[in-house]
Amino acid sequence: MSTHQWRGVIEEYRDLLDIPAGTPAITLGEGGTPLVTSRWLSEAGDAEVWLKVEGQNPTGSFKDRGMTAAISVAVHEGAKACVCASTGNTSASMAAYAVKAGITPIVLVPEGKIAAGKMAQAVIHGAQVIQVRGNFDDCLKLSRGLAEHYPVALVNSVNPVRLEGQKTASFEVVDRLGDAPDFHLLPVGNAGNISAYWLGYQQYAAAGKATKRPVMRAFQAEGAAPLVTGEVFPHPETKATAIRIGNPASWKLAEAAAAESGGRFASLSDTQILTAQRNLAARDGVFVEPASAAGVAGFLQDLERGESYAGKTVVITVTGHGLKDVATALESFGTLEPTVVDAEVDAAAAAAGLI
Ligand code: AN7
Repeated sequence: MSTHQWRGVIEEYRDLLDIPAGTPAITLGEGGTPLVTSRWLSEAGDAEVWLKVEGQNPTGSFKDRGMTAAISVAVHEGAKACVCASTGNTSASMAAYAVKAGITPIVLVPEGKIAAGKMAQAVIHGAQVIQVRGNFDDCLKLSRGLAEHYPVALVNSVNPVRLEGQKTASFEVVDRLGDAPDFHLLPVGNAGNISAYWLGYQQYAAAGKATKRPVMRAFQAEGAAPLVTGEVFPHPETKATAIRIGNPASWKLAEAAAAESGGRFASLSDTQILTAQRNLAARDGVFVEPASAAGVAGFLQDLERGESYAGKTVVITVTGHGLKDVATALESFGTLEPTVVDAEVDAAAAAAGLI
């Protein structure tokens, strides 16, 4: 039996990451997340469908992979404070890793558009949380401006070290499956993650650790779909607040990933995304936040449109945990009528439909 204890993505993959030699790892044990088979999706597509469950990271999203790298390098280079713009998950992650490192986290978020769980994370970790009258894209401009004019390290994914950490997710997929999948599907917002996955898959193929590279297919909400239309969305809108982004920073890298892999972008309605979220929870036991279900919704939309995944291996990244945004998850159920009984077995049995 293996006694190997996961050490976090920097120590597990240090030789493969472009970070300064000898950078001490600031880690919360991120990465090593489960790859879970999905029976209903496999049956729907006559394919082998796997979910990469990134909500299992320490702060509940894939952002921890990039954040361990960005914060470790920033601290190694002498940073005393760090800043990010965020739709919620980056700020939750940055706050945790910053305090772990003993530096000050400064968070810029769009006013009123952050899921409560993510806001709670940033606050409880002690971040300086600043709400901005504007959207994520405005916040990113401020974040760049603060880093340019003040002594704070910018840890948004425009910082290339973030992608170095995030690419470890593709290493894990290949290490687990023995080769790259045929297709990789995922949600896209600011477009760092698709860019990082593609970096990782290319690197593993070049090193002979995979015989192929997957086709990358990425999905946006139709109210915030600049990579689909080719136009900036000045007023992005979607219930999947994590991907409510109109002008992705890694636009060019994401387009290259799609083009070089033979992939593409497509958009989905909020209803498609929320339905996929509910089905993932009800059928696979995997509770993700709305944005995280976009890859699954995209897979189902592809099938509806006559696309074939038959006989193929498909990995779908589900990017963040459902507990981050309980309000949106429950909204679609309408008013929940509680079932209340006296403390008697027969009453509970009747209420449960057993008699
Ligand atoms: C759950 O936290 O941009 O395309 O500021 O939280 O790499 O941006 C979050 C993005 C998908 C999109 N799923 O990833 C932020 C932020 C979840 C997310 C994305 C995000 P990218």
